[in-house]
Amino acid sequence: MQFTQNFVRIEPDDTRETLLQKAATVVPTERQYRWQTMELTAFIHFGTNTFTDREWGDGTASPSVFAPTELDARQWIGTLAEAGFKGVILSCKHHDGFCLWQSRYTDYTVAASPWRDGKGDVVREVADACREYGMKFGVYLSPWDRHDARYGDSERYNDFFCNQLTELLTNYGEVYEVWFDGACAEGPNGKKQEYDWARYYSLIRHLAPDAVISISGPDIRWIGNEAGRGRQEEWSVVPMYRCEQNGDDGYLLFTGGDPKDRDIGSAAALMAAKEKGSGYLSWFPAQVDTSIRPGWFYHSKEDDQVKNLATLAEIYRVSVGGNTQLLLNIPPDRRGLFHENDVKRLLELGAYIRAASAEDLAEGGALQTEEENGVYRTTLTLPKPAVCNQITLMEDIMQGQRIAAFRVIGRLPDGSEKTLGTGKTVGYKKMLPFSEETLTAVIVETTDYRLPPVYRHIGLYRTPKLLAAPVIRRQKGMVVITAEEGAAIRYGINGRPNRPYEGPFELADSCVLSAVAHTPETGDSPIGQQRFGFSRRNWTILSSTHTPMAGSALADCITENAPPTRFDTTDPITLTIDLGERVTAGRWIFDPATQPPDTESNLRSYRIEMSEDGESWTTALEGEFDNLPNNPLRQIRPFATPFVGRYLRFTVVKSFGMTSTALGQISLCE
Ligand code: FUL
Repeated sequence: MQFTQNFVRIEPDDTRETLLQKAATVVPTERQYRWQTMELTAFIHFGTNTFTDREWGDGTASPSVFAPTELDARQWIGTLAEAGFKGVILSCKHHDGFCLWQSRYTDYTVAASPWRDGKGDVVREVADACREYGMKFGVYLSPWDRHDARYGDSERYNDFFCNQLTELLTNYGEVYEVWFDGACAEGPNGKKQEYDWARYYSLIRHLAPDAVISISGPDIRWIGNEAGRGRQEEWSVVPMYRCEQNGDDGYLLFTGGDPKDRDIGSAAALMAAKEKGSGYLSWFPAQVDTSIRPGWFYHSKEDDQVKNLATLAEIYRVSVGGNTQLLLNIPPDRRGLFHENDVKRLLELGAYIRAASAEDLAEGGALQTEEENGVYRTTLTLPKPAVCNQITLMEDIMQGQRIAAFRVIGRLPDGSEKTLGTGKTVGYKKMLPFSEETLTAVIVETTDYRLPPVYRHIGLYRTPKLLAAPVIRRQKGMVVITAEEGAAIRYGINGRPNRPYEGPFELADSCVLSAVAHTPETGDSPIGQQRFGFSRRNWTILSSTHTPMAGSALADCITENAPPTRFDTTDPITLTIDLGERVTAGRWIFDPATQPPDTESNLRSYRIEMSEDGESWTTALEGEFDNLPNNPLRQIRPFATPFVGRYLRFTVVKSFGMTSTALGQISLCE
């Protein structure tokens, strides 16, 4: 295998044609290639947040809170190995600054905790367990540090950060990936730290030359969401805007590009980048990172929200089978163990993946390719007719990513042909499901390509059928439940789903609605659940300190499924709401904006006040949200004392936005 540089320069007179051909000649570096073939890897988030029930610690938690009672890294890594994971990245230091190893450069570490009498080292235990189970070991070291006083004193902090990197890269054996989080919510008035990325990267290349540097780094790109979603069209070659020379090893940076963009590698995107003055095209593959639970850290209230197998299998298919690598997070609990529910699900996922790829029904079949009118037709004749429901295509990425569109046609036992599906990019691996058919041959038509296609593998499989949980929505008081075509649905209100669902129905009350789908072939699906708040039909916004932006309405933030209310300010905004009647509520529900760019200016901190008469007010709750720009999940928070009153005053104290605020949906429930 020949590894050359992974980028090429864009010239001002490049035509669309030459640009696409150039893109197709770019290939991964050796470390990028090795990383891509790992396919399934795990993230482990563990630290003070595990014990304080937070997602983003603010760095003030006492090290004494870190007190796992039965920590067993062998249980974590052993389970992951059994489930088929190939690598693990540990949150050695998250944004709160607490170090899971005995760093010499700060006292905010496990050494100051009661765990193992201050003699323990989680990083060591995980790295050792990885070696034992043949798992690769990677480190997450948060650049944003909310504890350390040096943060913001740029040079001193950079020294400190490099010292920490050196500890992690020299004391624990081989490291395959260094993961730099881009998150920081200091805002316009926060501390300004100038990270010396060039220095970090050159240190890593020097100490761990085989490691890829991810996310805020030159080797691996963030997919752009934390929900496990991929793109239909996922190109590993994308425009890069800056080139830095770093000793012998030059690298490029994606500055000027946004990993959240819907399209970053298509022909149109490359042309647009050229116009914008991007200098290069570089191999910069995507990684899908998502958690097995809603949060990245363990919260006991999420014990029954471990993603179900159908959801995880789908995430696996769109990530590993969508030209990316999957990094699935499993957070150890307060005992220091993977919770039983997560272990069960991981083993189910492992068994599913093994079953789904157990037998390649096309193996040993005859392969023939011909080209006609610019379409490459690859016919694969099966050794014997077989029932299949998925095709897996792989390009030889060491010859570049070339395929831009394809069609899959099945030949049936009676000799007739039928289109099974179409797709855009292939890249390292593409898994395309189709409805089950008995096939004698499959024909892959490559209809659009940057250079003639080079398939490394074409496989046919019969994957186990999994029925997804039904999706429950309420629109204008009407509940609509949907499931896979042909499945029967049962639902329940505040109880077991045992009533047959016959169509949309009215439901104005606050409740938990559960639903399950069923087909004779698969049996019951996992249960889908949705909590609805009190009806807001009689709510009105009486006043607001700020006017929303043009095209945005004040009432949107209290209207079912409406977009967020947008303001072009980050000053505190106060809304006064008349609830129409006296309401008693134990909790409030916040549905943040889920679509970029609104996600960037989601709510950060808030105050909720209550009043009987709209004149004298008492604070019911003050709080803050973590990580809503990246992981915009519904939040349900209990009031400190129950909310009682007819009037509600809501203050956006801070937004995540630098110049604007996008206020999502406010509602109340029992
Ligand atoms: C995000 C962080 O802010 C989360 O807490 C988590 O670590 C995730 C993997 O990356 O940006």
